[in-house]
Amino acid sequence: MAPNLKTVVSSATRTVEISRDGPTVIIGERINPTGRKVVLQALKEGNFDIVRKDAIDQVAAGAAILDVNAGVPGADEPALLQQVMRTVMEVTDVPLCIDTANPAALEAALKSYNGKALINSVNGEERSLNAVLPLVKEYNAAVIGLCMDDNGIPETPEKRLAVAAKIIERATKLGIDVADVIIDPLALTMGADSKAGWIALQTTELVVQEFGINISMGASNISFGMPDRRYINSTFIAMAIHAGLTCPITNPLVPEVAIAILAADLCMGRDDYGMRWIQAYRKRSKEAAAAQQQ
Ligand code: THG
Repeated sequence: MAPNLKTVVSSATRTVEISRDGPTVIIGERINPTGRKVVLQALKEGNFDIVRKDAIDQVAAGAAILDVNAGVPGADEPALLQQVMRTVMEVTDVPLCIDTANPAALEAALKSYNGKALINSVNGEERSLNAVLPLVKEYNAAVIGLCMDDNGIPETPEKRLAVAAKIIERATKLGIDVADVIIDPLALTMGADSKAGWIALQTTELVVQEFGINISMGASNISFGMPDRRYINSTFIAMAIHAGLTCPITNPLVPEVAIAILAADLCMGRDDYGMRWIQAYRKRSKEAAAAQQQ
């Protein structure tokens, strides 16, 4: 069995530890115009109100890290990403996960970030490895590595493991601590391939067994195109936590998902005396009582 490695990321004032010994770390997904049309429209108009609200709401709902993506077609991504990050940092102090495929935007973001950032992402393509890994090293960041390469997304868990191994090898060659590499097995939609969930779960197990490192996933992709997505997402996320997922990129405002994560942590023995479970229950009860009074 590989050791159980710990990733530490931080903002100017907060530190977050990601490991299989501690609670699941939710990376809030919502500040993303690629996945969400309302955010796209707002950013196009230069309106950052929704960014502020999504930041505050996700942290209140349990996000320990916020993913920030400013991929607006035609926009000046380096400038826009910095502006979105500034906006988020004005209203919360959680560490950020910088979500961009644009190396210039990534570098601008890292320059203006105070703390140890999480970079989302690198992948096994030569172009990506060469552009992103030196920045991970230079800015002493952590990085999410996607299990895809120049040949696309492998269809078997073993081949995805091989891509993970390549990313880890290239990172460690540059002097990046293996604990600062988080692998994303890629949760594709089961609407297109009913094996997609199983492949992501199996890849998670293989990567954890081999390297003992942390695992992230865009865990709500899995149900895209399916009805009643929250039930699929909450079930999948609990199964993935058992397999080794430690820092899902997901939406904590979906109660089923937030509750499933707490229950999974309790079942994994990561919630001493069930304190976090009970606290969350009390918070829900209070909110339900307050809602009834209105
Ligand atoms: N892995 C990594 N990073 C990622 C992903 C991943 N970043 C982006 C994405 N995938 C995860 N983030 C989001 C953000 C928002 C939404 C989904 C995933 C979202 N989608 C709405 C939906 O699914 O219904 C879209 C609806 C709309 O258009 O508003 O909100 O896999 N490392």
